Formats: sequence, structure tokens, C-alpha cells
Amino acid sequence: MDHVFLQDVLAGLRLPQKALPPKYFYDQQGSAYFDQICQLDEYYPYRTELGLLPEVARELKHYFERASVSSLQLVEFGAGSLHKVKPVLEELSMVDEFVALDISGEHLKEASSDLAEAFPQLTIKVVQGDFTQPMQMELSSATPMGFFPGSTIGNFEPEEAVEFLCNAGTTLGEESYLLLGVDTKKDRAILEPAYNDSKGVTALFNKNILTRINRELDGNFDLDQFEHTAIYNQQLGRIEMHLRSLTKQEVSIAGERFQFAEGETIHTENSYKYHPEEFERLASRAGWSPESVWLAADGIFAIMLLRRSAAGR
Ligand code: AVI
Repeated sequence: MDHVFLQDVLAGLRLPQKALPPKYFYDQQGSAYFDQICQLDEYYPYRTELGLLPEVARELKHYFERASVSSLQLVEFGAGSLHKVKPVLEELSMVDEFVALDISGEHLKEASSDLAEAFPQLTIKVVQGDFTQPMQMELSSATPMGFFPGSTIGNFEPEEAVEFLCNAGTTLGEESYLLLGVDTKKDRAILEPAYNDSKGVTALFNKNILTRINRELDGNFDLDQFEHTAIYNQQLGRIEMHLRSLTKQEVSIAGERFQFAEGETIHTENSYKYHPEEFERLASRAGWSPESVWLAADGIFAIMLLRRSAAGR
């Protein structure tokens, strides 16, 4: 039994507002559900960012040419399936080394050998570890540029996002850049269906965390007695996902018992949305200054280029 997973789950379920850390969504099944979410009509972030990246990469190429940067080391945080880096590499010819940082190395090794076939000139390195912390990474003589797509930064609390950005700065070193995807604030009529899809895939993704607890931590959640909910909390600027108990019930995990009232929820994920200027202020607290912002049509998604600034260090 994974002791850290168990302690995190027990601590979360002992809180007055029961909660589970969203990082535990991503076992093999959870990652497969997430890939399915990315293909849903309602889930606009994935396809919007992917559609915007070729233009961003073309403009980046001109930007770095003007800045006389002839060699880049591209470092992807939480690299996973490497889908998003391809359109960047296709345009940004001055990248000569790609470093993929992720917690799980296995999936990444497979994906990186596909990448090596597509880009035979590129040096590819896979570094396994907790990319949210400062990481020891061999910096080449090239200019480092971090890459954090997918608006995953929105799954951190704002203070955690500042901490992540500080740590990314430490990992990448002085004179570095960071390219990242940020999901913007918008009408709830667009936001809520993205997390409440009509095919019910997000519901399966959310409930999978209970299946995982049952299997790995000797739990006895009855999945039919919980329902998926996702609402936009406009005041806090975030989508909140919860699992709501449909009845008064008791659940046991590794021998510890938890009581649920009818309607009580487990808070499983936040997905923060930011106005571009709001995110720039947050990044500047971590020592990054904005160089460029690209907005998708109707401003539904932003890609930002940040540069490490002297102020804040
Ligand atoms: C990974 N992350 C950016 C997704 C999001 O949109 O916050 C996770 C997700 N949760 C439900 N749908 C997608």
C-alpha cells in the first residue's frame, strides 16, 4: 500500500469539507480518461491551445532571431504524452535539446522515442522527478526555455502557482524563458459544459479516484452512491469539481470509517481561470516578466511567454 497516498487520502477526508488531491486522478485509467476528455467537443482548452501553438512557435522563432538567440534548450514540465511540443519543435528550429521532466518516466520514454524518430537532429533527455520542486538539471550552453502547456498551472492554488513559477525559475536558471498555457476567465455557459460533458467522460474521470482508493487503499466506496458535479465559482475564478454523496452513508478506507450526509461533497479539483493581466501579476511575484501574450479567438485561451526578470529575484 502506498503510504503517502493513504495519508493524503485520510487527511483529506478528515477535513470539514472533505477533499482529495487531484494529482491522484492520474493512474493509467485516469490518464486514459483525461486523453478522452481532450477529444470532447465541450473541452475547448486542449484543441484551442494546440491550434494556437504553430502560430506562437513561428512568432517565437522571429523573436529569438531578433534577440540573436541561436540555440535553445526546451524543457517541458509534466511532459506526459508530448503532443504539444511537436508543433513547437516543427517551427522553432533553434531548439537543439529537449528535456522532458515528469513524475512517471515509463510513459515518457515511449513518447520520447517517437519524438526522436520525428526529430532525428534533436538531443532528447528524460528526467524523472517532481517537477513542481526545483530540479537538478544539466543546463547546456543554450538558452533555457521552459514549456508548461495545458493550463495545468490552473490546477494549483494561486499561491502554489507562484511557488511553482519560483521553482521553475530555479530549475531553468538565469536568463531563461517560460512558455505556458493559461485558461482565461469566461462565461460559465462555456466553462461549465467543458467540465460537465454530455458523454459523461469527466464524471468517469472524477469517480475514478474512488475506484483507485477502493483498489489501492482497501476502500469500499459505492460508485453508484456518488455523483459528479462541476460548477464555476465566479467569485474565486475557478471551476470546482466535487463528488456528491447521494445518500447518508458510511465508507471505510484501510479500516478508518468516514460518515457522509446526503448531499455532502468531496472536493476533488480546482481549475483556476485567469485574466491575462491577472496572471502576469502573479508571475511577476515569482520573478517572471511577460514578453508576449497570444490569445485564441474570443480570448478563450492564452499562451504566454515569460522572461526571468531581475526584479523579484
Ligand atoms: C489537467 N488540467 C489542466 C485539466 C483542467 O482543465 O483543469 C484537468 C481536468 N479536469 C477535468 N477536466 C479536465
